[in-house]
Amino acid sequence: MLTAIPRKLRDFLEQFNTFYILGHEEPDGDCLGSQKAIASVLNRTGRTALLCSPGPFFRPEVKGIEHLFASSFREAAAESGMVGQNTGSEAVIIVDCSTPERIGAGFAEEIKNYPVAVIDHHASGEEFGDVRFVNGNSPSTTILIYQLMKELGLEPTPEEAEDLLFGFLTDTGYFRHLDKSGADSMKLAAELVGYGASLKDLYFRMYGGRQLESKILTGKVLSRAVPHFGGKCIEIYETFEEKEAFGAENRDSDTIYSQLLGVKECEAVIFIREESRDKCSVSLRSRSDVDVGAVSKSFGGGGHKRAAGFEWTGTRAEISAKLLDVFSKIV
Ligand SMILES: [Mn+2]
Repeated sequence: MLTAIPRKLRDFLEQFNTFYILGHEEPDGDCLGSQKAIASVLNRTGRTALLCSPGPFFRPEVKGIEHLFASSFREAAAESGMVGQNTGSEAVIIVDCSTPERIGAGFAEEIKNYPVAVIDHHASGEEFGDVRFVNGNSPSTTILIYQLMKELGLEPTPEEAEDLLFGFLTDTGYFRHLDKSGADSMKLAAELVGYGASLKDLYFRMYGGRQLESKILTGKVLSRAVPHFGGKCIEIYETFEEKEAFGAENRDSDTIYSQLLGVKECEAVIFIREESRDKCSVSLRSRSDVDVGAVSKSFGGGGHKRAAGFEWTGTRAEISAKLLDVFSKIV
């Protein structure tokens, strides 16, 4: 899994004075941890790095750092006292993002004026950017950033170590999704603990600090679980009324998936959420060889083999029937 750092990326980092650091929509710990860490490294090596994000910051574990991120290059430049003109020594670094759509429409327009480097760990997606450092076998983007730092001869500060380990923990479900291929990255994670990252603090940041409402909503959703095909596929849903009453910030999807994937026969989970009267978001999870990424793709979505999702225009009953038809053939 250990990765050679492309010469082109090192050149790119040396070539410019100012970097806009960008990630994907609905950012998670890996995206924001990667952004913060690479920005910190650039800042302490004499460059200016400006943090930007399309948001929204729904996830409770990242809410507290929303104020660090600007919602456009213009805003980021204004906040830093720059005039917001492209001086020719400005560039963009996009992290943890497999397709350009995921940076949001506003940023997709803004990046057109700049050279772009991409640092990412998604196995599939669209090749974009002028310089690419992508390793689909890395469990998180932060692990790639850490390897880049080592290559540059830099030791992480305690805050950088914490941001880097936070991304690793987020994307591995606090180590749970790692198999034996994770040995190299576990060694790197242990080094980050040595540089001052606290597993205890990061556990609380990921799983603590929730509202009681999120536990009640989790209970409601779980109580309606319906097994299909001898229990190999479990279907759950959240109504529009629940979204209105509890708020998207009280969704605790990871807990729900891990509970259901822990059921003996269960190979896959279908989670349908009514986002509005005629729109649903669908999330699919798999514990086995069932490729939910392929299912999601057939409905116009994306994702990985074991975690994928898509948007559906229509009712919950309609998409449920269509999905059960597909799953009846693959589980
Ligand atoms: Mn990631």
